Amino acid sequence: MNNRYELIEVSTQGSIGVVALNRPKVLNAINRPMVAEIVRAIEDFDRDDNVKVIVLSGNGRAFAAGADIDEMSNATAIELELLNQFTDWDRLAWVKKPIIGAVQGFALGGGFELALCCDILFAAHDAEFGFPEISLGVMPGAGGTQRLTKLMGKSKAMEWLLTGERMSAKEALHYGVINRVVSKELLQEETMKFANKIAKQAPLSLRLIKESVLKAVDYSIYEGMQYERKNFYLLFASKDQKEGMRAFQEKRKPNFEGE
Ligand code: DAK
Repeated sequence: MNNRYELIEVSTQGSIGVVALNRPKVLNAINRPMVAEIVRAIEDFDRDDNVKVIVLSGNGRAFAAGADIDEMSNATAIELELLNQFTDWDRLAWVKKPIIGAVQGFALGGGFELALCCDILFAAHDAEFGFPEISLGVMPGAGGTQRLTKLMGKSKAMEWLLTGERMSAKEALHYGVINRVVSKELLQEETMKFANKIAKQAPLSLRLIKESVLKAVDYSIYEGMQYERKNFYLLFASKDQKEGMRAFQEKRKPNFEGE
């Protein structure tokens, strides 16, 4: 366990870097120091050669019940502009390694936005996703209106965002917002199992596939396919491509080194 952090718990389990939000008494409400810690921990894992995949979860009965309302309630527009804290949050979009979210209980507001920064989402049956900002007289500001719309389409996203109602894990699965629903007891175990499965793949392939899939969200099909092709060619410069194909021919398991 790493003790450089006060509001999150950070550890490694084999080649998986694990970040757990840790303010369970306030359902992991995300305050500004917590955003800084989350971004720092995830970026450190992104630079650590021993870590292949990152898992993000929340301790206690929620993933995160949103930004800390006590901290936000008296904020002024100018203070928020000068703080410019969304730029810290935006750095999560540049993380190269796959991030897998494990959501139990509430993932609301900024908590849902944080979940939407993950590449794969596992959720417990009791998970509830939503953007209650509308009932506070504000709106999502850390990507919620954009990421949810890109995932589920304009009409559906509009409905959830305008009502602020909560989406069950089953509904989130139905709309393609999350990947799997599992029992609460097995959430961490199943998430780690999946993380370990993809951690065995060639690290450079993981990296360039993630990058290419994210480009598909923003690029035209033509630009996206050009981007994909360049990454495909690039992998032929890697030792792992030679090793992967040689291992196939020699009928053995490949030994990938990330080079
Ligand atoms: N902030 C502060 N405290 C919170 C909290 C929150 N978001 N959510 C829960 N808590 C606290 C409660 O006040 C309570 O504290 P005590 O009264 O025990 O001291 C404790 O956590 C347990 O909560 P409840 O007693 O309310 O528990 P219940 O099971 O009855 O209800 C609930 C759970 C999740 C339905 C309820 O707590 C709730 O409605 N919470 C607020 C949900 C919400 O509106 N979230 C904020 C949305 S606005 C940013 C990035 C993102 C954002 C902003 C800036 N930057 C990068 C700058 C995003 C904004 C938002 O998220």
